[in-house]
This record gives sequence, C-alpha cells and structure tokens, in this order.
Amino acid sequence: MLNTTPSNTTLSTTNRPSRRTLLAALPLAGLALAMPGLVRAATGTPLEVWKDPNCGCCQDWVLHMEAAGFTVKVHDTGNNAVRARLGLPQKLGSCHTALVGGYLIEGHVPASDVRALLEQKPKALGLAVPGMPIGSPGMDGPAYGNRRDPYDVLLVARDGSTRVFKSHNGKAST
Ligand SMILES: [Cu+2]
Repeated sequence: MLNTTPSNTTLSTTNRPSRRTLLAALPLAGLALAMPGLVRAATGTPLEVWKDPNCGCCQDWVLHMEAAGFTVKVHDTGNNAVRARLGLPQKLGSCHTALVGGYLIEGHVPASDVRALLEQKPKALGLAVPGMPIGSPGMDGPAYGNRRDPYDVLLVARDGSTRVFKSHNGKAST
C-alpha cells in the first residue's frame, strides 16, 4: 500500500518541494490513501440514496439496507433529478434512487440482490424494481397486512433495456 510512485504526483512544476521533502512525505501520503479503504471495511458497503424527506417506505428500505450491512448516506432532495441524470428511464422509476459500487439501484430492491449484483459485476446500469410492489423490502410487514405480491428485480442495461435479474414469487422470504 505504501509503494506510491513519485511520477504519479500532481505537484506543479512551479511549486515543487525539494526531493528530500517529497520523499519524507510519501509514506504519509500512502497512509492517507490506505485509510479510506480501512474505514470502509470497518463500517460496511457505502451506499448513497436520494429520496423525498417525507417518504416513509424509502426510509424503511434504508433501514433494510443498513440491517444488511450497508452504510447509507441519505440525500433528502427527491430522486427525479438524479434518476434522469443517471439515465434510468422514467417508466422504470420508483420512490428512491441509490448508488452503490458504481451501480444504480432504483426502488425497493432487496439487499440480497444488491449483494449478488456487486459479486457478479455484470455490465449494466444497475437494478430496478419499478413502482412499489407490496411485499418488497420497505413495503412489507404488518402495515401492509403482511401481504406479499410477486415482483421482479430487473437488470437494466446502459441502453435502458431490461431482463429479469431475480423473481420474487411473494411466498417464501427470499
Ligand atoms: Cu417506496
């Protein structure tokens, strides 16, 4: 982790410190580069989510993801703008949009499917559960009479085309 190459520095030529100063600073720079990785490993997989501040089922999905070991950063700014910016077709839209490991996650996608995505690393924009199916994480439990409707998690390609990533049949808890 400490083998930083001097040629890789971004120091300007006009303000270059002496070679000795530079060499003395290198181990510290290496340590600083290593630190974020260590912090990340200790606190879980970082995930950012954009949602409306008054969205209760969004918040319940955040709790579902945190329980599954994700460290969630919430932006209470709504998700329409970020969804459009990231290029997800509006017809695939739901109540919240997240980013994790370079992938977009739209709607009430189960944490287990996000984990599978991060392990399989397919070439894709990300995963989406369009709408808000009852029985999906954050749309489940006694508040919904424990109803579980079947729904599909879609793998969305960068061109907006989709295929089923995982079907949840609404019976067993998968
Ligand atoms: Cu929702």
